[in-house]
Amino acid sequence: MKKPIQRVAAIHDLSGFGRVSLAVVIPILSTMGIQVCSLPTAVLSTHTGGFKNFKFIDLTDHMEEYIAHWKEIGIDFDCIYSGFLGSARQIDIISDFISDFSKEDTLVVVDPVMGDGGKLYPSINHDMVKEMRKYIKKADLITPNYTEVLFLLEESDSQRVDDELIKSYLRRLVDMGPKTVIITSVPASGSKNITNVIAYDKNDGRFWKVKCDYIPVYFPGTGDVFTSVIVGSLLQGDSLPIALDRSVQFVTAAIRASYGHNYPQRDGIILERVLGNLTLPVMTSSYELI
Ligand code: PXL
Repeated sequence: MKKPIQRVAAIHDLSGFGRVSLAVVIPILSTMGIQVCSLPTAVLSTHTGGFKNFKFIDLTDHMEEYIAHWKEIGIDFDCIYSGFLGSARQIDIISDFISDFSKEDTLVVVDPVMGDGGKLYPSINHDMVKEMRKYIKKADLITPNYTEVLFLLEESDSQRVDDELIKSYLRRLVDMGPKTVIITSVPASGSKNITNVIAYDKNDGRFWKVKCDYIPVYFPGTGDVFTSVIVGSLLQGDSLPIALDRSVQFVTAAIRASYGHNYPQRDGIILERVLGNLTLPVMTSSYELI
């Protein structure tokens, strides 16, 4: 029997406060008309960026039984999308989940959530980084930010970041397994007011770039928002460059809607005010082929 709408298995943590992970994945994909089935990796009182003494409940020991029940009831997925993981051991469990649940046309998206701003998040250790390097082989698409790329490739930050350097990183990442790689928050040498999103699709050998206005602010969870919109957009049938445009425009609108208010950035972007934008078509497009 054909399902009435597309279905995603979302493998992320649930942070009670702070608008990251499942707290943004679910509303974004639901608004885009996609059913979300959560496979939580951890439950936290808040995310780990900017809060002290957060409660962290690691769900590693429960995931296999949880997945066994999904097998028993025979559900299937159009997309498997993983993000923040609670332990290095979860990577084996999720790799098996992907092998068991993905069919030829299942889109497997891995957001290798590990860090930002040059540093790993407090709960991420080097074992996890090592496992992540193997795990991305399982993905059709990965969406690391620039910091995560440096950890995946064991590179240090470069004085001069230009398109050719990023293209070489993209080629190396694709050689590690995924067919498509999108790098977010790429610094633009010579311009403090811009960051770039740069992508490579091995299937057709094309590189795409979308410039983003730099807004001098950091809200946790924007990477989760970005990748969730990419997932929704690709499942709706958009091309890769249109999905990039749609995501960049959505994240920019969300940051602009939030930045004008004076509240702690660790609370996250005011997603609730901009969710409705996801039901509109992309009106202008700014992607470039590089
Ligand atoms: O958005 C990334 C993220 C997801 N989940 C948790 C986090 C963070 C970033 O800080 O702490 C728990």
